[in-house]
Amino acid sequence: MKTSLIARRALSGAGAVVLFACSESPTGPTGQLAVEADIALDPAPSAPGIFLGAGVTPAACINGTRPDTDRDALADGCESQLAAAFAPELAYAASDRTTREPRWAARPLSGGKVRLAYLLSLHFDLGAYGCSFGLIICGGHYGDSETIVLDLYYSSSSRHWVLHQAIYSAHGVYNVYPRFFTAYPSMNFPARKGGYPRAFLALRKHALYRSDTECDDGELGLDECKADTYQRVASASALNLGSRGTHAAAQDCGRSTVFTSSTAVECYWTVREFGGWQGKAPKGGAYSSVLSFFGF
Ligand SMILES: [Ca+2]
Ligand SMILES: [Ca+2]
Repeated sequence: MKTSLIARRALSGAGAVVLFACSESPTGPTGQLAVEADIALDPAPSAPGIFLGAGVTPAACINGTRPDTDRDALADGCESQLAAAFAPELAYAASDRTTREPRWAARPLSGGKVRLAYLLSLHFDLGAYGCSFGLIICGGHYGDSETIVLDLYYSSSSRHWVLHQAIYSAHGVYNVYPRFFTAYPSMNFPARKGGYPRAFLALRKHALYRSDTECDDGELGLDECKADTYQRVASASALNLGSRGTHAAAQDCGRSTVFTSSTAVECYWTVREFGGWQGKAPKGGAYSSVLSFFGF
């Protein structure tokens, strides 16, 4: 949905901010062996969060000597490993139109934290479903720039990366789920507490919530979630957008790999409204503005 600057407060334990608005595994025998060795060395298997080994720590990842293609001070390998480990799981209805071509970005935060942004890049928004006055009056649009932002911190005692804060886009604003005085925010975690969270997509409109109940209460009760399908957001290294200052042309604008006959181009760093490669208007909010809002 679109980019505006109207804030709202919502829900206990959840603030909301401003703005408008969208898995893979290691390959090769070397990667497999490394992962197995690291798991064996996990110093705190029952602690919250995810252990990624001695090669993925703030000291090893941030302002070090390892390759950093997008020059944001976070090493390439750490960007990829953290994005894959924390790729959120989407929960939605199989009957909904949720096809998408996601991208992601990663950058360091102060204090050894890392921010991950998953840009869902949904092809369709069906928010005007049932409204017969046309897409503009009904508030619908082509392309849905829903976004999930995850901030991670590193626990030096457990040597785990742990979810510090989750931010889910919802109708042009953001539901913010901080952790306050607990080890991790109150989320739905499909695997490990403090690991990658689940996000419930509202039927047709695709606003994101941390639970089915919160979704059904969302947008003054007009939102509804009927999840029967669960799928993690794609997080292959090739989907990394780089940084605003350093990226290849293909990391900014490009054509769809799904609608191969469409000549429509969508952009992530150039400010352009996102239309889901439909080549039609009205479109959803520009991803460049979303990235900028979150400091990318
Ligand atoms: Ca980097
Ligand atoms: Ca980066």
